[in-house]
Amino acid sequence: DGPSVAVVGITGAVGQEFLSVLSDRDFPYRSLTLLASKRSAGKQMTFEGRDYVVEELTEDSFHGIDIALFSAGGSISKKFGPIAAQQGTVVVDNSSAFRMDDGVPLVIPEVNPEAMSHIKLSSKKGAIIANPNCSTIICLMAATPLHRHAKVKRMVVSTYQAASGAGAAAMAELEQQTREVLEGKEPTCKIFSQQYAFNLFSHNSQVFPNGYNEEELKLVKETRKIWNDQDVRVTATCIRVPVMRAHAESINLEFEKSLNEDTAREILKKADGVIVIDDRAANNFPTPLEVSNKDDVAVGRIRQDASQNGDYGLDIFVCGDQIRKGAALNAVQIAERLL
Ligand code: 11C
Repeated sequence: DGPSVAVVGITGAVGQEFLSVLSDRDFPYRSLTLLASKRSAGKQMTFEGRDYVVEELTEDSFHGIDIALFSAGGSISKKFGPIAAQQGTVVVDNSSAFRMDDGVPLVIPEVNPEAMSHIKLSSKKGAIIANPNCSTIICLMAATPLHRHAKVKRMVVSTYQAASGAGAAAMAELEQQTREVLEGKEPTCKIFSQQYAFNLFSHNSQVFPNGYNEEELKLVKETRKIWNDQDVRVTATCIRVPVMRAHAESINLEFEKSLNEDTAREILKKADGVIVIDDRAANNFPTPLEVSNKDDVAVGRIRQDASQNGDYGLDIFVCGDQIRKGAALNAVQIAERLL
């Protein structure tokens, strides 16, 4: 009869995707509670043939809830995550609120499931497990199988990030601006300060005095925590591109041991949650559209980094659905490991 599950932030892009993923994977829930802000409370929803009324998220929302999937922003998680955990709920949190906290596992189930192995649903002891940032998840899905084989010393990541990473309103903004520009009108900028349609710009997170933005630093810090390797050198440049829901990333890897591209291709073909699209003759490689609404992360452009001596460097190109593996799917996979 499965656990009782609550979704916090049901009206958001990730909140809605939680439902699709729960359904697609036949997640065996006993009951489902849909929670949102006061503004959305009372909305009717039908899911898997049953009618639900969205309830207002309050401090009393978690009595009897075994697993809560949170995606309602960092401040909601900060306030309600610990309240839920104190009441015995295991919180899987998609925000950045707790990711770097000691004692909070930061988990990609294909990469570091051992980090959450001490958390048991049956114990009725609550806990918080953090879902990494979408760019980190997509990057490490591809880099980890290679890291396990040859140990990454240094990783240089350049991202091409979709609208969905900034939420449903940003996706609507991209669509509206595209229409406006095609009709010769001034594009309406609400979520982003710059024109988004037919443009790209540096990621919209805070820029720190050292020149890195927050998204770039998440890639650095989260990789170190997930790989449990404080010495791995990571640098990143994060860019928002006018794509709807899948991120792309160019990744340069420098290894401690040699790793040639053929071996790397075979390793990636066997990796869980990864597909290889690497057809040089047809110039066919991963695209955001091809991975949209799909679970697997696609890897291609697998080639030896010619700037390095020997087989110690590789360049790869990765695409992954930001809302699915970058958020909702990863969280539901974490929940599955609790069962
Ligand atoms: C983006 N990765 O694509 C961001 C959004 O830490 O969960 C997600 C922010 C986070 O803009």
